[in-house]
Amino acid sequence: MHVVFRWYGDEFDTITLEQIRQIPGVEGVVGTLLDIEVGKVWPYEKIIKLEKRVQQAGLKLEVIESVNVHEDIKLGLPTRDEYIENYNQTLINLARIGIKVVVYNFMPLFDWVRTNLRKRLDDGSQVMEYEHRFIEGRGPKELIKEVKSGSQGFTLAGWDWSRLEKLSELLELYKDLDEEKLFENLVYFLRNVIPVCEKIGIKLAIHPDDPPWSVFGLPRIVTCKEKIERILNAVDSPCNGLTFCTGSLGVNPKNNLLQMIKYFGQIGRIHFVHLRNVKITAEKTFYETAHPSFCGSYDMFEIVKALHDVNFNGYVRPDHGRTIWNEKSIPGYGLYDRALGTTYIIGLWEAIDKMSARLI
Ligand SMILES: [Mn+2]
Repeated sequence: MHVVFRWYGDEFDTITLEQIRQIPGVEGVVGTLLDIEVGKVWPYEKIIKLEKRVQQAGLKLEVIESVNVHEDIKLGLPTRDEYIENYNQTLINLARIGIKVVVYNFMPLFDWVRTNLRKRLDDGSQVMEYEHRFIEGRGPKELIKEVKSGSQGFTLAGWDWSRLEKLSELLELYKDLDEEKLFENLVYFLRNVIPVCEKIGIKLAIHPDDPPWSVFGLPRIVTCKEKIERILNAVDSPCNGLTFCTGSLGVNPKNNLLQMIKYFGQIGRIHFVHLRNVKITAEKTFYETAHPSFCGSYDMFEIVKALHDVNFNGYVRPDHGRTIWNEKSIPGYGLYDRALGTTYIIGLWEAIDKMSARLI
């Protein structure tokens, strides 16, 4: 297990590489270029600059999250080929500096969705929350307003405001796109991208839909074991893999996280893991919590043990954390709670590793 930490860059993040370097066990950062418009090529000069900055801080840059997929590819429009070509060029540029894993998602229009970015818990910490009744009752425009105000001016990865300005137009385009068609468009994308990945040594790791169900009637296809398996089989290559995000998949209690880790881990298709705990309070309703098992609905010990059982040797990062100790940060991406989470994960791993060695 290699522990990494998401970092949005000097320009956008509130935390520094020097702070990340002091968290025990963190080997590197998960980098991104937040200011590149979706669909454009990530310039090599910018990538190498980022890599140098990370290296100077004594950290590694081997994972990128996310190279977002242009809406035209998801919609299967004739213009998709041009965007796929750009995508491949970005991958080639990333491979040149030694990037090993690239995360993407295939969620139409909306990326990750939360209905409250700053829910206050009894202990004074702030967390992100999702209530499906908000989605059902208030509509996409209200959601965008809520997320924008909750962001407090920070750039949120995956939330492209310029794209959402064309909301009605895009919703209209998605009207005739059902799950099957979206799946076909994903397969088309993978058929054109995976051969390049194989050549340059990059593993693509699709991030599950967050949350793993339809919002505003839009199709979502990366939601459960069967559907993920279908995606991985459609283009059967070790480069076509998964980001196993506990927070995304686990909020549907029908998803058995342990079985999924066992299955996808054994076939070597988990390239990256996001570890996060959530508290499920009602059907399709949850909020994010601190990492330890007793704070949420997941048994984090069992999750880390399942990864250990399949000899997982890939990248892991603490996912969203709470905002604590009066930190001013991007929702979910403060320093303190993610650092606490990292230490907890490393502690679980050490205990499991040493205990299992004794049992042999
Ligand atoms: Mn995640």
